[in-house]
Amino acid sequence: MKRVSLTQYLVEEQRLNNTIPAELRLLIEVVARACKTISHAVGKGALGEVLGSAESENVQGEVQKKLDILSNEILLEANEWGGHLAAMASEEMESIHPIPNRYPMGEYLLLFDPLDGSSNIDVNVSIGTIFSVLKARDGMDAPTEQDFMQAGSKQVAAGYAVYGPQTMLVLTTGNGVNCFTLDREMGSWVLTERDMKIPEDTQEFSINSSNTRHWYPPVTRYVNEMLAGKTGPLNKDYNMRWIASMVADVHRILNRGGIFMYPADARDPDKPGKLRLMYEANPMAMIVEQAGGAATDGRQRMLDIEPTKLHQRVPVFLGSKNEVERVTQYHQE
Ligand code: AHM
Ligand code: MG
Repeated sequence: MKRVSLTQYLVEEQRLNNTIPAELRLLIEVVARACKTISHAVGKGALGEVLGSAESENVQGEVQKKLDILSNEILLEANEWGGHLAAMASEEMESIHPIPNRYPMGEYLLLFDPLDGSSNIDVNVSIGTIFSVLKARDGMDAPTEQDFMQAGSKQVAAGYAVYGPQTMLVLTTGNGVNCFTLDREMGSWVLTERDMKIPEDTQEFSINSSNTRHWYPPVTRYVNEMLAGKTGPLNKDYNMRWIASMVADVHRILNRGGIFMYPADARDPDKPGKLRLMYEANPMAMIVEQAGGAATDGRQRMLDIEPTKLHQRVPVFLGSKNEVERVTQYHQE
């Protein structure tokens, strides 16, 4: 098999489709390199003394794990000096991180959830890194949080790395979705799946059902219909999977279809769901749409939401198109 590296893929993509200018290519390669470093730390686990809690809290009041902090630092350090970025924002940092003055400033904004699936870190279950790339406004000299307030449809690239039995990088630059596997001996990303497509129909769903009693009626109706199986209104039996790492759940859905849901619920009306629009929902929505799937907040297309806050939370419904459309329609009825 002729091996195509991430670099070769990016160069050829630029030549053929003109979608990856040199600065964006550098950005993607730097993020991918940082993910390699994170993957190495994850793989060491206890031997690298990276497991366990850091005994600090992030801006959302969640207890941080050592790997949350380490991964955040790896991504910041890797991306500061290249001249491709104007600023970064992270799920683990309260405010944006402008590029220090000693480095040249580029035209992109990078957002990330450095280590997604934190509850799985200490139990050797797949976790990941999610990232999103926006373009800074022209002529900007001092980036502010306001510069990040762009709808997901403005993303120029999005991707995730999943640290599982294999480490994989899934990437879109707005021209389909491709998957690269890390060759650990060679230290290189190798293209292993081109143009991933999510089947439009599915018989598999993903939701944390311990929250059932808090759900709003459209979600309860939809899940009950799936649970009713062949004898219910949907006329087919469903299977259920919940990994509690969004990257791992989305990765399964990209490969064989399914619907992933993290709805808002009645526990705290001020908290519209758990997942964050800018670091989790938008990048995943871009990937899923690029693979032929759909993503909404239950009412509207995820990528059309105009953000108002960096750490904004949203309900998430994404995956196989026909199922996402069904549950979105239930919210409208
Ligand atoms: P995190 O970014 O702090 O890891 O939180 C996000 C994760 C998602 O990966 C996953 O889908 C969800 O939280 C799991 O939530 P729950 O613990 O309610 O099952
Ligand atoms: Mg996360």
